[in-house]
Amino acid sequence: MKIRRSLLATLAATGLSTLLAALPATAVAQTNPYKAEYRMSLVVGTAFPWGKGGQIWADLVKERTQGRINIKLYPGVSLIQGDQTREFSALRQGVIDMAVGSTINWSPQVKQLNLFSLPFLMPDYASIDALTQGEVGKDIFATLDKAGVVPLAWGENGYRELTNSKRPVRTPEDIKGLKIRVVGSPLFLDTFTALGANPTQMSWADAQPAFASGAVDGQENPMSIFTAAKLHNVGQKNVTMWGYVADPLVFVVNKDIWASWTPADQKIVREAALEAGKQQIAIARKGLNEPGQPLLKDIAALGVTITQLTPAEREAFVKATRPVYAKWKTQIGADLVNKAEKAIAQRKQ
Ligand code: X2X
Repeated sequence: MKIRRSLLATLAATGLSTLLAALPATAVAQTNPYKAEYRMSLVVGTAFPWGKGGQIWADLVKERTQGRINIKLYPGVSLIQGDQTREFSALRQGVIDMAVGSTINWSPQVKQLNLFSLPFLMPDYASIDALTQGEVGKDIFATLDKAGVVPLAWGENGYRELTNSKRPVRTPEDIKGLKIRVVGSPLFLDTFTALGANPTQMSWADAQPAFASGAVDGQENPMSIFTAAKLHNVGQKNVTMWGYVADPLVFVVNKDIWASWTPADQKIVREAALEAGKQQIAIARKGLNEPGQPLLKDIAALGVTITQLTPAEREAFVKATRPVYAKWKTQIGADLVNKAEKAIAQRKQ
């Protein structure tokens, strides 16, 4: 009894970490809980800026941990059979170890993420940065942390432009009656209903055959998704550059997985996510945030009609969606939305 008590006392005084540090590296490796492979969920693969961001993150982590953390990409949200709106729950439950996910796809579980889907909140890239890189971004990461994941860095899918197979859209009148595929949050149903369209909610996996068959007329997605998915080949010949919402991406890790890594490895994973996020945002904006928007010239060369709105034309869409903005401002939380509005008003141009 006495001996056992003193052994316990010694153990407590030494601490487990000191004990581990005293063991040879091979012994530590045998007791460590690391998995042979970590599963990263993504909606789209490495042909897209989004997937490239995931690949950059995985490569940096593998290199800097000497292969201790080995990440495999699962594009097409294949770990959850393509149902992107279940990605957040699956992350929380450990079906997915880590992800680079869109705020839209997680917004059914985390209502604050609908902020970025408020129509015409963010007029330019500086506005997105003012939110994600500022106080609002910190608040949202705190919310995600509370919701049960470890958020590490921001990325970007991009400004979601309107496309359809029927006609150029220049006024809200032109959208009337078009069957538009939307994703994720009911906020999108509200926005397109307010515009007089006929919105239908569908996963990205189901959407592409629906464009090809003509079951739906149109959709909204960033131009980098448009080109990589070759949407001009499935009838999407009309693009309207209205910049009504942009979806950021978030680099996250499941909580238990995170806790199973050493502090040194956590640091490596976090820094790699920040670097990958920065690079990914630059890739996502390429051809769109420089003078002349060269990406649009490439798309026009595919036989696509690109409609640019005048400020007055854009304002008509803003006006038509104002009631949706007001309704969802309350649902998201007026304090958070007010903070976002203020950050945008004060942004560096
Ligand atoms: O489904 C979409 O539209 C996509 C690929 O942009 C998202 O996952 C939000």
